Amino acid sequence: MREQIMTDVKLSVIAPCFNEEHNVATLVQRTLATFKAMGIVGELVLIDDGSRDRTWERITEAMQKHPEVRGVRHLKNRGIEGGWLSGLDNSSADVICLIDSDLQNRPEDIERLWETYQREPVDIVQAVRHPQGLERRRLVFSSTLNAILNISFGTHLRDSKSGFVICRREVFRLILDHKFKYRYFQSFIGAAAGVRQFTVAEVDTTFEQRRAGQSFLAGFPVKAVVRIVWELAKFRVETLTDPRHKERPRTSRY
Ligand SMILES: Nc1nc2c(ncn2[C@@H]2O[C@H](COP(=O)(O)OP(=O)(O)O)[C@@H](O)[C@H]2O)c(=O)[nH]1
Ligand SMILES: [Mg+2]
Repeated sequence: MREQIMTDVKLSVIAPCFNEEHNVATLVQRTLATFKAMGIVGELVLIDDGSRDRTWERITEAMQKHPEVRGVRHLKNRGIEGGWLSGLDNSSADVICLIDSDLQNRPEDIERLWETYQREPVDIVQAVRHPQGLERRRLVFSSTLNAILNISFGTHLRDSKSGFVICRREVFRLILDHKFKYRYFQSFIGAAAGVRQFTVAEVDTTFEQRRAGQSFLAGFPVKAVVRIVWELAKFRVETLTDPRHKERPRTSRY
């Protein structure tokens, strides 16, 4: 059954999970229902990134019930980017979708991103998140960082670091191709796309409040914020000096 599905998968949805035991089952159910509504064969790749709760048990249960679900387990935490890389290595469609596993992105919105991707001749479709009831200092930090990213990398994105995206897998591989090490590279995918002159269409989406689990920025840790700002400077230096950031896929989409 799994082999049959793998042959004509149109979309691989990649969701990194860190301590998301209470969100996995709903994410699976809503994503598979969305594939059905879209009328496509899709797969959902869940990456357990060294969770300390029962996330892996929940993923195993989902794999047993649904051939469309694939699970990958990291015994040690590798961060969101490490999760995305494992997702790329363990998925099969030419087109991929990244989504958070905590249900802040609505799985039903995959369909809206997909429709835009079918309609618009762009490299990437990216969700613009409209947060519901987010802490004020998180909002200020997020919009300030967005403005700094736009100024530093010459982009005009409304939500540069939204992790809810559809593009071809080879486009995303290039976005993740960097020289230095980063702990929070997820903040730079819009910037990395802009530097390589990938075209982006933006889709407005609701960013819901977390119902279970905790954000990695909960409590607004100053250390993480300082680190993100430092990594931004580092990424600007490498994009100015390393020729890989000029590369684009050999075949364009249109
Ligand atoms: N693979 C991996 N995923 C993570 C890690 N930290 C968070 N995530 C996932 O990335 C998504 C966004 O993380 P979250 O902490 O909610 O960030 P926020 O939405 O920006 O507050 C969620 O689906 C998390 O499960 C991590 O260390 N590794
Ligand atoms: Mg979240």
